Amino acid sequence: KPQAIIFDLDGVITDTAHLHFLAWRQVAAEIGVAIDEAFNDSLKGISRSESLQRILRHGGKAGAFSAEACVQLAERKNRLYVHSLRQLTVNSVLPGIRELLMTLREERIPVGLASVSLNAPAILQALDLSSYFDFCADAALISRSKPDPEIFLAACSGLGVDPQQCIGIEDAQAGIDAINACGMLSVGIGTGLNGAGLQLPATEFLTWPCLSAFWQHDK
Ligand code: B16
Ligand code: MG
Repeated sequence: KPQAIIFDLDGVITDTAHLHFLAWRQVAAEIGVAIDEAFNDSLKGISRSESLQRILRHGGKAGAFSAEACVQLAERKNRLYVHSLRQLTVNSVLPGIRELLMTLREERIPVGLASVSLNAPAILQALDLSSYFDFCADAALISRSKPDPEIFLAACSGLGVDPQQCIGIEDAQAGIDAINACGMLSVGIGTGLNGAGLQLPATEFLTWPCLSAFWQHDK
């Protein structure tokens, strides 16, 4: 058995990417930058401040705003995003995830969260999933976004497990790269991901028998 399973949040547990997109699109439009969903894909797993820098670069406005103005833009995006999180309910959990978390509890496999979102604890609470997580890495203590492995290493260290004996689950390329960089086995959800040890088209295929077979085959 793996020593632990570490989950990404956005895109694996619930689909908050669209809410991040709507909030960023509004803030970007206010400063004359247009972004679309395809560009939004490149922001998955990227911290709030780094996301803003990418948006400014995308709009040809790198360096156009002072550090103070950037902080205010990021805060404005977060207020819009946090407001939109009110629409999350227990029904916003992606298919199969609650069942998998219940099975991992029964199997006594420790579960961790590796999200760079400062809003992650509030989101787990809104989804009524907090009790299934043994440890959530604190995004406030992380200095580098995915694809740096820092957040996954923090989750393993909080659980007291060896990354090489764990499975990480991600829907973004930056996240798969982060998992692989710390020697964990990686599971990718969705299409177009490179380097995932196991690739599944959607969360409904993510079951304990499937993860267990992957572990036994690759370890
Ligand atoms: P916040 P993950 C990431 O979550 C999101 O994918 C990314 O789009 C977002 O900018 C980042 O969290 C920070 O979120 O502004 O709420 O602190 O994929 O690591 O679960
Ligand atoms: Mg994600």
